[in-house]
Amino acid sequence: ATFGIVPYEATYDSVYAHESPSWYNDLKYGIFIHWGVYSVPAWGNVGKKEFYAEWYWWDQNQGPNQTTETYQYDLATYGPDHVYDDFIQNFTADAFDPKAWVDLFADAGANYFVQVSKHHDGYAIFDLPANVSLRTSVAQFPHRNLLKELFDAAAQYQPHLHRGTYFSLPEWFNPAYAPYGFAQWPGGNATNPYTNATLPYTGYVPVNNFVQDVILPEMNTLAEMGTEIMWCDIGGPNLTAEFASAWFNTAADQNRQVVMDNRCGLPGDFDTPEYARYDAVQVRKWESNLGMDPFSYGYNRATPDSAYLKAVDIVTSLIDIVSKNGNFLLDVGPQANGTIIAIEQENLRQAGMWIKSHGEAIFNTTYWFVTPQEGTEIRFTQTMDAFYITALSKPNATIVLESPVPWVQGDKVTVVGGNASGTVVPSQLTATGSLQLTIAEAVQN
Ligand code: FUL
Repeated sequence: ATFGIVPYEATYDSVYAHESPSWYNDLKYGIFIHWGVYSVPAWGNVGKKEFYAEWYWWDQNQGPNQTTETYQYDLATYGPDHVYDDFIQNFTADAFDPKAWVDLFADAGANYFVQVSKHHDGYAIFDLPANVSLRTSVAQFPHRNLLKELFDAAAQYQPHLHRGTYFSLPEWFNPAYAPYGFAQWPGGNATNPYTNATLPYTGYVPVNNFVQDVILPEMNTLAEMGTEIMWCDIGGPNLTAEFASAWFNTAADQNRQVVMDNRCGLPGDFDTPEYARYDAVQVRKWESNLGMDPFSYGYNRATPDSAYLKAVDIVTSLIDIVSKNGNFLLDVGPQANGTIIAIEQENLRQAGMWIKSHGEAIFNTTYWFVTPQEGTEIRFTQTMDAFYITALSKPNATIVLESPVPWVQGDKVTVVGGNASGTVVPSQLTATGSLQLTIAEAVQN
């Protein structure tokens, strides 16, 4: 990778010249964490339109005459006098064990994490100056700098884990955001957009200019806390060229490299398909993100355990994504007290056992430019020294590679992970030019 031209300038072109650093390209697998006030109600309408549980406050305020199912659920569960910000006092974090979290991520085989630092509800889980925001986990309950606790635990106990932060630029109902409100945020105002009822809120600070006085200092605070991945969301009005040029330059002075996604209002260093992935190799770096919950990033109490992504889904997704030049950012939704639910822990650890014993074919690799034909259950990766073929499911005794692979008759073929005695017997190139690998009996399982 190249690192563009240092020093960067506060212009679109200069910041666009930055590229994702090789450490990020090589790490392949990260854990995304959506944890905030929305983890208290922790409810979304499974499988329907209102689904992401972290959208609770928004969903309950949408629809004429407050007809949404989230509104109905909230009314039935908490009564008419309860408001969203009453949930803050129940965001206890009292079982939050940051060491246990980073140990889990390491067991999962992940190499980085991206913690939601502030979602669209505007509640930040880190400390901010009083003239920027008092809607934080430090000024409000539970009066702790939760993001710092997590970063510190990673540095102390799992220093190989790289530390990143999700950050929503807009805030749905912050009155200071109203002047910038654009189509998809009809709120942008501390009122319900349908009824014009006032939404009680806690901790927004009056400012002259939301972008200058809130977004920029918040992003700078995350940079000062040492975030290595700025994973913005939504974009919109921004001072990202100012932020990123200074951040890139400071990092370079410290002999570090940092990386920024494509949702900060500029193209950024990598693309972020959401609950989606590309079918073919993309030359531009990308990162697929989705929840272990099939409908939500934030914890949703309505989702049954059986619906969560299983180890086999995690492993095959990772292999498929990596073979196409992507990284995989897999989300967990901790409960309000800081517990990561058992089914997520189990499935992550089970996948981690496979991932770690086959890591040679995944981490520090690059893609092979040929995407296997649709329906082919094999994927390719390579390093300077090796070419890897990974089967997404148990292969038949013979794998026929229709795609050209960098192969020389007589090359040694070994099996990564699993039974060390298992070797693969390569057979000859067929008349049609495809390569057949006959899988030895010993490794068919
Ligand atoms: C989206 C958000 O609206 C979702 O709640 C989630 O955070 C996802 C990663 O990005 O834009």
